[in-house]
Amino acid sequence: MLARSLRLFAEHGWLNLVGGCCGTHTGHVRAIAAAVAGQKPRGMRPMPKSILSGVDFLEVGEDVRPVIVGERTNVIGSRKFKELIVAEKWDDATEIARAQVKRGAQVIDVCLANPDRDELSDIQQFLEAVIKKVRVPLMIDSTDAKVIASALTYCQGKAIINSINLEDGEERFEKVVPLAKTFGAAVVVGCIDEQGMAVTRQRKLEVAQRSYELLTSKYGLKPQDLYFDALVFPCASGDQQYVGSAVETIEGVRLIKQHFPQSKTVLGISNVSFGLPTAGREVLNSVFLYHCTQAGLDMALVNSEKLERYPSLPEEERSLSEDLLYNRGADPIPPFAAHFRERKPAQKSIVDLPLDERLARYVIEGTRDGLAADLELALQTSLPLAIINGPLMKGMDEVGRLFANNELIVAEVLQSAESMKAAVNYLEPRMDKSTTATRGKVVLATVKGDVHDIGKNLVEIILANNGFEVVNLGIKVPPERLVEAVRTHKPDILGLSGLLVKSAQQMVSTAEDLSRAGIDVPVLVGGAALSRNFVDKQIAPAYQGTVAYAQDAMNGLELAKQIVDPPRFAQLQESLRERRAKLKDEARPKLRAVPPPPVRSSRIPILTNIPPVPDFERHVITNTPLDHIWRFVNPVMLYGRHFGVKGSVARTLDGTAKAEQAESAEWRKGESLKETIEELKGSLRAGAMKPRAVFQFFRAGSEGNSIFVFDAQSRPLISFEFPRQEKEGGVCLADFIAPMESGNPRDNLAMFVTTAGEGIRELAEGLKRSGDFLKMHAVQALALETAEGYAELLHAKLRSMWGSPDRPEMTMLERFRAEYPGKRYSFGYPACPRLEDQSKLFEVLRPEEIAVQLTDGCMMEPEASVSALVFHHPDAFYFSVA
Ligand code: B1M
Repeated sequence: MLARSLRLFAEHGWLNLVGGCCGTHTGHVRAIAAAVAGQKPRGMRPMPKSILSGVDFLEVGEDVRPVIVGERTNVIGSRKFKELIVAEKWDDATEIARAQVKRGAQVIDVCLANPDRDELSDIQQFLEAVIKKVRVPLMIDSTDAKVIASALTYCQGKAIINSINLEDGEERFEKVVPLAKTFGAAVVVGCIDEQGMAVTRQRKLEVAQRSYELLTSKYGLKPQDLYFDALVFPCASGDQQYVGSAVETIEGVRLIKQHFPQSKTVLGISNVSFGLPTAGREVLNSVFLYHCTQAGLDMALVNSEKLERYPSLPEEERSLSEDLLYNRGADPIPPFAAHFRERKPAQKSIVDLPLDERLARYVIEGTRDGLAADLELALQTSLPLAIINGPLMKGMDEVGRLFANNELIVAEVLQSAESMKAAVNYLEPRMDKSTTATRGKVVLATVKGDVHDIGKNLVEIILANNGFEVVNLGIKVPPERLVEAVRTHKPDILGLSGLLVKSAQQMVSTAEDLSRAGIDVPVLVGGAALSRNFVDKQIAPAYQGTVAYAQDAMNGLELAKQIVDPPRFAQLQESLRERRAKLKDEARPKLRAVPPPPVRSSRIPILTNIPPVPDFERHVITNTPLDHIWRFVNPVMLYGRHFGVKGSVARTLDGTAKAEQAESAEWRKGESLKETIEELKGSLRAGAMKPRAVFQFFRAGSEGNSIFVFDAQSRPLISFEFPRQEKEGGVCLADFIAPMESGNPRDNLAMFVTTAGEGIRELAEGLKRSGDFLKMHAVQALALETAEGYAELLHAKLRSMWGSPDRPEMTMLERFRAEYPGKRYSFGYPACPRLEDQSKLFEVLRPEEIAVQLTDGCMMEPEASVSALVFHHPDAFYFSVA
């Protein structure tokens, strides 16, 4: 198998050296040598890449142009940043860096050159704080070599020095280039020489040529580490020498890229619009950036929080801007200024808002930068409870509205909840104990036999940070404990959650038990396998009180708000009554179809050549590196299903696909979420997540709808009875196994259980307690998808053991679409809906050894676990029997 796989790699020209390591012996090496004999070695590598890194790695390549450099952590460019540094509020100052990254910055420019202060000590203190907050590469922006030298010692990876030039001849080169070489940093090279700043495209090229020759041949810097700054001048400040300078810069970039294809170009964009009306500046900056990027620009210093997206700019504003940039028409400045003088700048930045609106905005934007100070301000005029029920709750209501309009995704709702929690935590000590802030009390639980936590916890966070007091009873809560909890806590609402259909049925019997106990508190139910129909037809009739179905957490919140508001509750009860009465009228007795005869479907050929398997041993795996598993995680499930990121963006977040909508708001949300997830992965790699798996091949044979499973010596172990599709030629899982021959199995199948391991719930609980709701949800979501990713990885391994390894160039997308021979089926899914069959799998596989238990509801604990039956039959496909 090893030799076979390596031969495939050699055939694709991927190998220069092959061999064996621990676990192989001469036999392996001989087989490998034979397998790769005559194959050509791997050829030469393409153009050297321009790389930068913080904790995260960044390749400044064609497909990420323009790389956005956040320009706001600069005391010369940002009054707000300067004031925070002067006040030595280092933590608040780092929030500006975090906000830039959150809005799309891939590098952060750091400049502490304030003549009234000690730049060296300021940059040391600021860098000490900011490297804990952002993972992106840093651009060290200083004219002082001592400051640069010290700053580079704080950079975790390959930084970039901004900047050097020939203004005083080679003096700056001599002072700074040795630092770049010592620390392996890249450099920004300004097109300035002894004659001054180069304004025309020709001069820019000349200065760049001279700098390039000196830096590469005399100073030994690599071409790919040179970032030429063609300089940007204000094109509409009335300064005649710079009229038309914008097009010179655009063409300067084009010339430099043509002459030095291995080097990069960078520009400080905002300078082009200096002196123009605020509302117009962001538009002109965006149009200028667009044309520079078309000309080949690789990197741009901008205010990533305010950068307008070129595609979304109105045509009229684009052409007004292009007239200015290309100096078209008699005088393009007045029409531009007039157009924007009237237009109010887009959304007021938070600082310009009145206090109450500011407090609501912190919640809406999920930020805490400045929150404490504004809460202090509010406390001078209002009581803590009034602030909570006033502007803060108004903020959360707006979050609910924006979510309902798909203008916010789950990840952002969680960040809003974090700000709300931080505000309430800040105010609580000032509230006198008698006053409570609750809209109502909710007892929340996952029903008996079900270990499902992630959905319920999301509901808890949303309710708790919208004024409800939540008592979370946890998982696997039997009806009798629910009865007791209702009697103890006297809640306004009982919330029940469950993942599987079995739990939906458990909710019916729970509703009956609650009624029998004389309880009629309004009940909210939710969960992946639950449907509105099932609630209306099965659960509601079983309960004497009101039952309402919540399709997601925000819908749960909306319903909870209605229930605690009597007039709205009456309306809700009325609408439920009407809909259910209508359902009853429409109900038609379901004709129980006669199950089809258990006859093999002719659509599935009986295989003559059964692929052999390496062994029928039970294999327990506990050492698969997490990073290997995470390559098999479906980003659409992780980022899309669990956080609401649009599929087209989510698909790109595992780096395997190009982002069409780069720089879009949706893309920025995805990138920022990816950062949170990558951050979490750090601690999980260190041992907090313990993925394990157990798998085994079994001899097998089918008969009708049954599959009989045997051990290596063909001794019978277990058997499964699977349903068959109720149509002509209907298929059944048994059809994918060759029929028994005179009582003997001649086929085989595999079974496995994968898990992300125990301890995830406790980790999430800890994050919940510390108010890190996004990370709480992220660690649970990542664990769930790790279990599924591990199943994808293990299945690929089994295919290889069956002698049909995946093609080396197979993409993950093809794997997620199951475009390979053979399929895996998980009990409970449509082709094998009987969850109880899990117990048979557990009987032979004994996943207890990898710390996976089966509950009385046939669910696996830990929650992030997956089991599967795996078939090699090339014609196997996914189908439903319902
Ligand atoms: Co699987 N799974 N899964 N699964 N899984 C389902 C549920 C299933 C419907 C898929 C299918 O058949 N197409 C099927 C159940 C069918 C059945 O019951 N027979 C199924 C199965 C069978 C299984 C396994 C048994 C398969 C196996 O291994 N044999 C297995 C069980 C695991 C175990 O025992 N521990 C399993 C495993 C998994 C993963 C771990 C890989 C993963 C995560 C599961 C999880 O969420 N804990 C997973 C996933 C992702 C799914 C699907 C695709 C999505 C579930 C989801 O969105 N979870 C699901 C198919 C589907 O729905 N399309 C499926 C995210 C979670 C945040 O959402 O739980 O819905 P959810 O909670 C939501 C809302 O429901 C609502 O708000 C929450 C947040 O918005 N809500 C409430 C929930 N509770 C509420 C309470 C309220 C209010 C609102 O009260 C106030």
